[in-house]
Amino acid sequence: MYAFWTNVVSVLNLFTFSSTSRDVTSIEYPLGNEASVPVASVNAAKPGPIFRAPEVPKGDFEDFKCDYSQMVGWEPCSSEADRSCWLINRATGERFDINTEYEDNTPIGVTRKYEIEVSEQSITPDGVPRTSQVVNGQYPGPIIQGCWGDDIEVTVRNNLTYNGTTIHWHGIRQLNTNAMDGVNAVTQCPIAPGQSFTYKFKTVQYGTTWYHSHYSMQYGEGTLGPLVIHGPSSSNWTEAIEPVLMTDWSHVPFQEQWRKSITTGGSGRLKVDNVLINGIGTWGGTPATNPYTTEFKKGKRYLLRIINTSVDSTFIFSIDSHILEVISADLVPIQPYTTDHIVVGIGQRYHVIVEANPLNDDNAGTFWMRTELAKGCAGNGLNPETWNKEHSTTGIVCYDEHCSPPVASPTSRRGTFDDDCHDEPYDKLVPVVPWLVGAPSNFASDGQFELDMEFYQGLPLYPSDRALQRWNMYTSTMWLNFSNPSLRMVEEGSKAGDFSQYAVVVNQTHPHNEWVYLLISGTTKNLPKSAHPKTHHPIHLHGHDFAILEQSTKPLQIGQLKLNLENPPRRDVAFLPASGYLVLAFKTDNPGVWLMHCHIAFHASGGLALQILENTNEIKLDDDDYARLNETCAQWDSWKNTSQDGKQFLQDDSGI
Ligand SMILES: *[C@@H]1O[C@H](CO)[C@@H](O)[C@H](O)[C@H]1NC(C)=O
Ligand SMILES: *[C@@H]1O[C@H](CO)[C@@H](O)[C@H](O)[C@H]1NC(C)=O
Ligand SMILES: *[C@@H]1O[C@H](CO)[C@@H](O)[C@H](O)[C@H]1NC(C)=O
Ligand SMILES: *[C@@H]1O[C@H](CO)[C@@H](O)[C@H](O)[C@H]1NC(C)=O
Ligand SMILES: *[C@@H]1O[C@H](CO)[C@@H](O)[C@H](O)[C@H]1NC(C)=O
Ligand SMILES: *[C@@H]1O[C@H](CO)[C@@H](O)[C@H](O)[C@H]1NC(C)=O
Ligand SMILES: *[C@@H]1O[C@H](CO)[C@@H](O)[C@H](O)[C@H]1NC(C)=O
Ligand SMILES: *[C@@H]1O[C@H](CO)[C@@H](O)[C@H](O)[C@H]1NC(C)=O
Ligand SMILES: [Cu+2]
Repeated sequence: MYAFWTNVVSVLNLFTFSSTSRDVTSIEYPLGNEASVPVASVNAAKPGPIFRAPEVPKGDFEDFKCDYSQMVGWEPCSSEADRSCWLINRATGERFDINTEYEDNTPIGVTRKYEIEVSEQSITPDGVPRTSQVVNGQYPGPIIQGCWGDDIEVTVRNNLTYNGTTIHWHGIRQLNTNAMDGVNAVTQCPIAPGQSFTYKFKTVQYGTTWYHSHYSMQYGEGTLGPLVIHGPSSSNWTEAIEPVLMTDWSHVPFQEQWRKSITTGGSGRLKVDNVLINGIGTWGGTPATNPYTTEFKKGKRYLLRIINTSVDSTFIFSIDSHILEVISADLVPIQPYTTDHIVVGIGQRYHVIVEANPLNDDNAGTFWMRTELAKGCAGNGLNPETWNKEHSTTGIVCYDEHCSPPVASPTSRRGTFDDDCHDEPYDKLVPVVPWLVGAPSNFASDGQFELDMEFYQGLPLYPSDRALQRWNMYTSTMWLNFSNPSLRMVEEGSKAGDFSQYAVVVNQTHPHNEWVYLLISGTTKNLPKSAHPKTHHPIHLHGHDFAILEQSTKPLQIGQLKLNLENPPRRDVAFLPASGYLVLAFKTDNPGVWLMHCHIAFHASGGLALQILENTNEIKLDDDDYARLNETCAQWDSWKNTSQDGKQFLQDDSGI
């Protein structure tokens, strides 16, 4: 079968943020104390366990409990000595652990409800005030967490004045819940100002990810936060620290920059100014607050969860004199490997264990946590040379008495690794639960599943006669219609051809559980080689983890693919190297309309995206979801029709 590719691509008001206040009356089995439960009490009548989630840092959300009370006879089994185990049924010997095929088997958790509000607010993360679009009055937004197998329900209220919004749950599979993927113009209309939408999904996977707005460049303005699903780990750790969100930051709102760039043309106008860790940065020598600081106790093994929420920048994360043990990439647990630095592309996440055992101890007990910029990865505005020399020391790790404030500036030295732009080494990312990738079902020979890219400047695509950047993926630029989401078109019986300009069809009735290969070439075929934009693209697919069959920094040569089908790296964001190519594969096991896009916000806005219509005849949209889809669109259309204080809604980018 051939692929049928048609043309494609805040404010702070505290709102209630609550996890379900379930009536927790069942017996609790605190973690680490399992041994004290008499074996005799283990029988079929024993209620399922409720226990403190081991990854929750002390102090924060300490009372957050995993609740498996429906799993009669089971016990928790994660301990400092063995984090690979999650739940065990000692009577039957069954386990949910790091080796469980999580795409097929999931424990039975509870439903957790959250409410969030997106609003406009001026914030000063690095001392420079700036209008932002934040979540629950904070940046980054509040943590949303659950335990493996929970159902999560999040009600999102839009309190913005002139923007719609949607929230996407990055990397969450949304198995048979396409309508909850949160992509405006694809799975729903934007939530109109003043309106709400409730997302409901099951956590089939576990690990660390993030939620973010998918409305134009909104996440760059602050509409994002961490999303953590507690579960097992492929190596042992003693204590977890809060998720570390690294991001680039601009003092001029991205949407403003974008608007300017397309109305006045020219290049180099889109830029970032700074880098923040968990919403804190330093500007002009004076930190807004103390740098992000975390306290270590010697000998412990800390679990760090790193999330790159950048708009444009790839980071290299390291801690002076410390070895990092990498144990998961995106939501996929991997065989542990050690390194002294880790390259984190936009949207990518890593679980890393840091052993609090510095290699070089003559630093008075404080060490820099470095967030450097990878040389040669996009980088608008921030010069990696200057940045890495002068500003990359964005956080501090301190020990014992050196942690009492004011914490002294570390004098520690950086390791000797390079700062080139590349993904983590391909061979290192070995998933714990292996996949053997089968033959492709969507092409007959090399090249027939190729999605080339094209890059243009100055084409009249936008509501002006100038376009800073217009990207094509396959044959056209994505330009979505907020009022006409693809999912509704599917429900109304649209045929592949109706999606014309911006949809791509794998097959509306593709056989199930077959492999679909996607070859994406980073060489822009409309330009001479010398004119290729020398930038990599972090490619993200919704609705699936994908296997990376090949990731090459060399230009594509048909007939010379060397595909790795035996347990290749698997994740949800992978680098397409500048002028190289990427071969991805996913299994057709999740009917839906799934977006695939570059996660550099400027490129996504410029159309570097496409939709995959997967077995759309089988999308299970129940009446409630369909009614909600209709209602959200009616609310959006009605808001869009009304001029707001003389301002009229104007779409000025791809929509995502
Ligand atoms: C970690 O847990 C494993 C079980 O998965 C155990 O075999 C191993 O000894 C533990 N390692 C350490 C360093 O404690
Ligand atoms: C969103 O809001 C920003 C800030 O008010 C504004 O500049 C932009 O035009 C709006 N964009 C859309 C697509 O509504
Ligand atoms: C945003 O919240 C404020 C304060 O609650 C309220 O006055 C305003 O009407 C809200 N705006 C929208 C668009 O929901
Ligand atoms: C985030 O990803 C972008 C793009 O891949 C990259 O340029 C940036 O350095 C990354 N940031 C971090 C902190 O890893
Ligand atoms: C967007 O979709 C709506 C609803 O189907 C339709 O009325 C409108 O004409 C479309 N707009 C464009 C620019 O195609
Ligand atoms: C989808 O695949 C099936 C089975 O291979 C084939 O019969 C059908 O024609 C294809 N449909 C489209 C729209 O490509
Ligand atoms: C949604 O709207 C369409 C018309 O656009 C209608 O055919 C359909 O019945 C509606 N579905 C529900 C569940 O309201
Ligand atoms: C919006 O305005 C158009 C005409 O400009 C009209 O056809 C349409 O019915 C209006 N939609 C709503 C929901 O008010
Ligand atoms: Cu890109």
